[in-house]
Amino acid sequence: MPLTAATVKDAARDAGFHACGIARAAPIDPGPLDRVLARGYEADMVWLRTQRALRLDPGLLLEGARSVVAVALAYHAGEAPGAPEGAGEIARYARGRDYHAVMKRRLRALAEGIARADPGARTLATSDVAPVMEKVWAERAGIGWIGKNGCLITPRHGSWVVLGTVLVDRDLEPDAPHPDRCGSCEACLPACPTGAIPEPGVVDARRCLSFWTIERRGDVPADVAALVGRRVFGCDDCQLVCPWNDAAHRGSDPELLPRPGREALALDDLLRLSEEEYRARFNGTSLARARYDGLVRNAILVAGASGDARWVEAIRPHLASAHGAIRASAEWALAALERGPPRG
Ligand code: B12
Ligand code: SF4
Ligand code: SF4
Repeated sequence: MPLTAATVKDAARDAGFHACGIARAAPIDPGPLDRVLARGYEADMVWLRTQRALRLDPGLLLEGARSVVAVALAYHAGEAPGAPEGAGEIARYARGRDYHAVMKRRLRALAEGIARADPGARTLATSDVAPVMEKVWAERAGIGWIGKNGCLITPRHGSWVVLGTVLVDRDLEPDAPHPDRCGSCEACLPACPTGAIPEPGVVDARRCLSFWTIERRGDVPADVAALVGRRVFGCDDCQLVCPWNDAAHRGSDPELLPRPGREALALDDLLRLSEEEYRARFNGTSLARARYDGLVRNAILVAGASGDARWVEAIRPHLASAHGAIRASAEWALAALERGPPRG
């Protein structure tokens, strides 16, 4: 019996996914990606440019790809109290187990479900790291729409979902693309602390604090550092104001729920962290993406942005760090603390 959409969706549910939809694996309109690249909004994520062709055509990733199965896992646990005094904030997606590992296991289960139903079917299952435009496929496959904040929003779990795809070399009944549900709302646009959303749905990574605190290898320019606030890893501001996220936290993945002590990280600890301690504490978590020098750099920036002179002693030794990004952030933070608390 040929593989059916219903069989695939049952396998996705059994694998623990909160949403699953199917799209035809037709190439993606290059216009939106090309406009982003033409304006340089990809910052130094050069792979968005070098892998352009692969991003736009799933047939280049899996020969004979006919369908894209898009899946989502919900991760939010409801609003926790804000980070306590002296601590930095962690983006909500990174508070539980590393979603890459959880996704990988659940995607494998889905691919095995497909293989059981159709042993000849070829699949390619990925999340985040492969050159697949996951939000575009999720929208096409009907599991949500790309909101004005640039995030994929599902009707049930809001944007507090992470995404994955399985390419399949079989024709499956596609779902209708999800219609836009932002309507006249524009709450996320002014909510961005750095003005990183120049037009609805388009994020300029050169301004985005998520880029600077997670992806950026190297130093952070002074104008961005001054806006980092308390964010030591990622940024959720453009999602926090979204009305679709108000009541969105029902039945999230238990493994992605916040682990004790992971809603915020004490700056004291981060400023004294050795590379060895870093490996023991953060390897295998989503926070490892920032690497040791990125996480310590971010903690120094947050301490510097706080205007609180008590951090000076903990920052000073970092002037001699072996990592250029850490040294540069320490110079910026000490100068900022010397200038005194921000006025306003
Ligand atoms: C690069 C990247 C980033 C960059 C760039 C952000 C961005 N908006 O793309 C940075 C580092 C800034 C980033 C930040 C974040 N990211 Co990120 N990121 C990615 C990654 C690896 C690639 C995305 C990409 O191709 N961007 C390039 C631009 C050009 O594409 P784009 O944003 O999709 O925007 C274009 C399209 O949407 C297009 N478009 C809109 N509608 C349509 C319809 C059609 C048919 C077509 C053709 C095109 C189109 O127009 C837009 C531009 O004009 C994906 C994983 C993946 N493989 O997809 C995760 C991913 C998008 N990130 C994710 C997350 C969780 C985040 C953060 C929330 C993390 C945080 N809390 O700090 C923030 C959110 C910032 C924001 N407001 O978008 C999740 C998104 C989950 C969700 N619900 O949307 C993903 C899918 C990872 C995952 N596997 O779950 N991210
Ligand atoms: S993640 Fe933060 S900095 Fe980036 S677009 Fe959203 S609100 Fe702006
Ligand atoms: S805040 Fe409003 S405009 Fe922005 S993504 Fe949510 S619904 Fe859309």
